Amino acid sequence: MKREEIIAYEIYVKSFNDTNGDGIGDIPGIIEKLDYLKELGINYIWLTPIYISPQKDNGYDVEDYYKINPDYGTMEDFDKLVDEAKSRGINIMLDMVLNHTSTEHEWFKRALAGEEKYQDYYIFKESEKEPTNWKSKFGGSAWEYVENLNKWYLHLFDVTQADLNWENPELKEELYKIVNFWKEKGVKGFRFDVINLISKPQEFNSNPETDGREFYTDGPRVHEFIRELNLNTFGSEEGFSTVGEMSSTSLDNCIKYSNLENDELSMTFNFHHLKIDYVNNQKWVLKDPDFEELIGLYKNWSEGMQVGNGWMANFISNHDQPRHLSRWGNEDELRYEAATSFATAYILLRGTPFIYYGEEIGMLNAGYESINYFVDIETHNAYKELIESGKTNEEAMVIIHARSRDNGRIPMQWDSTDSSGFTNGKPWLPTSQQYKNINLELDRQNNKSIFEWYKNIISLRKNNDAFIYGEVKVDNTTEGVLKYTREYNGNKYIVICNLLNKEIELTIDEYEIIINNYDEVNNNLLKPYQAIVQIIK
Ligand code: TEU
Ligand code: CA
Repeated sequence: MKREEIIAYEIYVKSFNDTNGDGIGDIPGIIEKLDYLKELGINYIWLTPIYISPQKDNGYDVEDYYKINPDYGTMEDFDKLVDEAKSRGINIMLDMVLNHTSTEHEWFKRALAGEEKYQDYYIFKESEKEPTNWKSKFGGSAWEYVENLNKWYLHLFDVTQADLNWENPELKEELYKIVNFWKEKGVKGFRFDVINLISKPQEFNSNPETDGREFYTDGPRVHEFIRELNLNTFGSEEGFSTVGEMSSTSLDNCIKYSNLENDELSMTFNFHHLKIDYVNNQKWVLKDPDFEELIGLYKNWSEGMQVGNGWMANFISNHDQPRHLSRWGNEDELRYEAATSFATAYILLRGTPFIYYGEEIGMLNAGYESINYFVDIETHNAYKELIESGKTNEEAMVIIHARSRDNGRIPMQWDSTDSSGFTNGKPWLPTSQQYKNINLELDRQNNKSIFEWYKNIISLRKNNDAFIYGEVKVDNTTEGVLKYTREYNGNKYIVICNLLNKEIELTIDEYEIIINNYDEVNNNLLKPYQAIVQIIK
């Protein structure tokens, strides 16, 4: 399958479906739901990391890349998943975390035990104080001192996630081996975690004004490293697709990463559109979303990637983000309208859509009562820092409620039975009370079904080359409205999505309307969150 044809679905494995009552989602649970996913119409599943891990960061801290975390099942279960998915026209994409390993990984343990070979797999520095002033993305310093070695090691994420040294050729060979092992298992894609952070500069400098990200983001040798990875692993595979997670990146770099002529990746995730409600890049400071900025970003990135023959991976929610309906949309009477408008907006754009489990039934943020319900390590670090900075518990919790990653990780809401039909046991992360009103079973009975809308929009995309290959042109001239055309071989569509909870004046041309999330259309007024698609014949 070509990257243009992919419609992907991200499963946060831990939270999707538990079959043995231990409260943890598992691989047999995914197999059980393959018919559901086929009905939805997706053709790729991205699984969050399934490897052995101490789970400090829910699997993004890998201890053994070659083994399945027993909580998730066995290698036989995994093989079966690949086969069963394949028989339904669905491919599996695995998450590859190659910027860092868990400090429980054998390499790191041997490094700590004094083996220099393995110390050079990581970034250890001798220094009287922290080698630079870089901050960890999860709070605090990015350096940790190891007393018996009298050295510091770099961790851009948690202290238990040590950054790997991609300057070391032997390490790179080890990483290729891992990727090839899974490729040979029959997976058809990889999602590479924070892959644009793998190349660190050879001189380690500080900038007192920043957290240091400019030194290692899209770093000096990153394109070379990714190209080598491609050529040594998946590059020659037919029908294989890769997506790189690009933290704080640029359009130019994303074009390079995803222009197929460069033999790097098939497509890129970027996060600029998810910072329209941040203040100066700061996640833990609240601000209302700036939708003008959002629509402008859609224009610049969609058209910019097109000009450079790059390819976007489009998404609004993922496992690191709050639920977009709670964040930017509507949780109450207009939940259906908001859910369908945002879905239409991003799924029909130029690029590969990535749907995040639960958004197809309009799931919302967790809304837990206290910090004790949250599990995420980043959330707890942030809470501590907010309290230390003088905020009261109430003030801190307003921010945590809006921004915690656990919002996007609550158990899938299948039905109204205990624990939302996710488990017979006690879920690893509590269910949210919303499931009594919001779940797949109820959604299917509703004549305004969000799930039905996702099915229709996916099918529209799959069956029209204009949405698969077509040229995109974004008109950002009406405040609050994302309007664009897609055109291929003379077939042309207009997509108009009101992203705001208010009526907006706009002249709708007289073309045939094929999709509408309201019963009617007024020729010069869009209803709140109204989304329509027209065909120009
Ligand atoms: O995320 C990288 C990343 O940049 C985000 O984690 C972001 O910094 C964070 O959410 C702060 O708001 C990837 C994974 O998607 C994430 O789950 C992992 O925790 C992280 O890498 C480390 O592997
Ligand atoms: Ca389980």
